[in-house]
Amino acid sequence: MLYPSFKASKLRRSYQPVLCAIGLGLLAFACGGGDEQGGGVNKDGAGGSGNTSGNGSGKGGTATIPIGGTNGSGNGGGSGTNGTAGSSGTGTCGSNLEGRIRDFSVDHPDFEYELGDDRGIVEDMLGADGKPVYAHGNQGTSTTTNADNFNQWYNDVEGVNRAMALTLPFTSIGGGVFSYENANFFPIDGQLLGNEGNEHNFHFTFELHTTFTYSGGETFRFRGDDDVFAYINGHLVIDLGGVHTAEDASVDLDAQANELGITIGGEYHLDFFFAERHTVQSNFRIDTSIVFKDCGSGGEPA
Ligand SMILES: [Ca+2]
Ligand SMILES: [Ca+2]
Repeated sequence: MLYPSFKASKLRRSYQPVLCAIGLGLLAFACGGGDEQGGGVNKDGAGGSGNTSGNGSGKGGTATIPIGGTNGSGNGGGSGTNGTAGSSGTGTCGSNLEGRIRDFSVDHPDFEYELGDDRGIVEDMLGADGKPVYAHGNQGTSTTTNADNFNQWYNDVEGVNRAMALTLPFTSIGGGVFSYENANFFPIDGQLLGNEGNEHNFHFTFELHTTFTYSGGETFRFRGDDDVFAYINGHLVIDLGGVHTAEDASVDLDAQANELGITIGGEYHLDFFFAERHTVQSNFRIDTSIVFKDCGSGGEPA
């Protein structure tokens, strides 16, 4: 597994007033902000204790990167008198996961086509290339046209789409769950193919690939529009295919461990695919207690 080098622009955890400190190791970060949880990625660091009163800074935690990193330490944010213990370090990428967004024109046959739920667009197993496999050849489905057009959704195709990296900053919402929520998920307004006369740049796809160690008890939930296909260990676990208003689906890894072929302690891939195919709304929310081991593979299959 390659670890992308850290980019300062990824640090967007503005909810944490005094943010973490840059670790001694170039790759390591330690978050010691009050009782704030550490990030969802590489959450293996030990927390430090706040020791400063008033507005001072507490002593940060120590992060240990599971693979390929070094220990980091620094000054985290304490709060009030005797800041509470810092929590887990956040590893190489904080709580950020990087995927790839592809912009399409409204002219693409699968965008602004038919509306409605459309389950079973893709096969139950991820393709050998790490992409969803269209299950209907040239037949089409109620909201898609054919395999050739679908295969453009999650691949760079000259003259059809334009792509760039997109980082999702997750935040802790308690209970060991990390969340990215955006009820106006329009990350490429005015970019790539542009807004095409709309208020926002609609009509795009997003994919994310990462790995995690299954430790038991994890859940993964998505709520939004339009299509979502999520795979764990290559098995389709969320199918929200179709062009619809915000819908909700979740997976309990323990409940499906047998059929997914996962066992506690094993390392597995999570592959996530989204499509925004119809104007007016773009909702996107992921809640998960999965602790990721990388920064998102740069949007390409791991
Ligand atoms: Ca577009
Ligand atoms: Ca939409």
